Amino acid sequence: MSSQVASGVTTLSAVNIDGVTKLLVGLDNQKPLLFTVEETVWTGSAVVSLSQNAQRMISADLDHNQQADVFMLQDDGWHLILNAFESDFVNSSVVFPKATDIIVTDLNDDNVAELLLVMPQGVSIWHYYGPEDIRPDNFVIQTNELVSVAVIDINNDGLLDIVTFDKQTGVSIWYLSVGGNAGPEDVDLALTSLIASYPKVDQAVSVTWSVYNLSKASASEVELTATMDVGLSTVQLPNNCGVAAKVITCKLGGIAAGKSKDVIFSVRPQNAGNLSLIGEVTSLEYDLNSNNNKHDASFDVFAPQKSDGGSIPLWVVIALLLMAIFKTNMIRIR
Ligand SMILES: [Ca+2]
Ligand SMILES: [Ca+2]
Ligand SMILES: [Ca+2]
Ligand SMILES: [Ca+2]
Repeated sequence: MSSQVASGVTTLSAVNIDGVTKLLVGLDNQKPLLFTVEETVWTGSAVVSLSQNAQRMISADLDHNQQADVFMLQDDGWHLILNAFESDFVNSSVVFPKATDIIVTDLNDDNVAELLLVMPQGVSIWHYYGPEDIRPDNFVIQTNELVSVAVIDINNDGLLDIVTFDKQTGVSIWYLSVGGNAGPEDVDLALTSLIASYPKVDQAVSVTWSVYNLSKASASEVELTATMDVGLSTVQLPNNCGVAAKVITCKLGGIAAGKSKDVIFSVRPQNAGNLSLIGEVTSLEYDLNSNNNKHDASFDVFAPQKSDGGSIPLWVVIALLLMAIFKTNMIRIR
């Protein structure tokens, strides 16, 4: 490279053009030059699509058309030039904030490129839909003093996750959720219940709910809600539960991966019949399978029996028993 070029260099970056790596050089008061080396001889040519005084340049192929695109840092922020080394280059009018780095990736493998704008206070995520349609995500990673960022699929779910290293708080992992956001890792909670047999009118019925964390990630701020029939009233609630408008809400806190937590409370049927009791469990994290988060614990309550003694004659009982034995034998014969 000639010495007069090397003197005003502001930035260097490697660019892949048609499978050949070339050197893109930013210069003071001059358009950047693109250098190609052939048998130790460097030849440079001005890149017409790029403006003077590039402070930094990053190249990537945002629109997957096999033609390199360039992000260029100027005084007012980052500019994007698509197909920067072709005659039909496109200058986007979008100006990105002054990030220290821009990482181009496809976090969710949907062919829409994501731009991670790395700043000391955090990372903002933008989605590239077209030269004039580049939208910031609602989700922003906040850090105190960000040093470096890596993009890797840590939990092997096919979605890339973001690892940040903060000088003050250390390493954090931001998982990309199937639900669309980045944050804690997705979980799968499941709810079941157990109820005492033969509930009777006006007698407390104990209901045991079990919340299982079936995932490999820990769940936080787990909450169980149970919506009661009008014919049910609460008898006894644990300290972490409350009731309002026939809905019992219990705060279970966190549940570690593969673990479960139980909640036991009693309800009192005020009338006979089928009384509904529907439980549902939620967590702060996105739940990968919502089908097992709801559980129907509705139960039948029998009308109180009149205590007039021998209401069922003995011969009826014997006849029923005989029928039962006969049926059992029938099954055995088959
Ligand atoms: Ca391109
Ligand atoms: Ca994407
Ligand atoms: Ca992942
Ligand atoms: Ca679930």
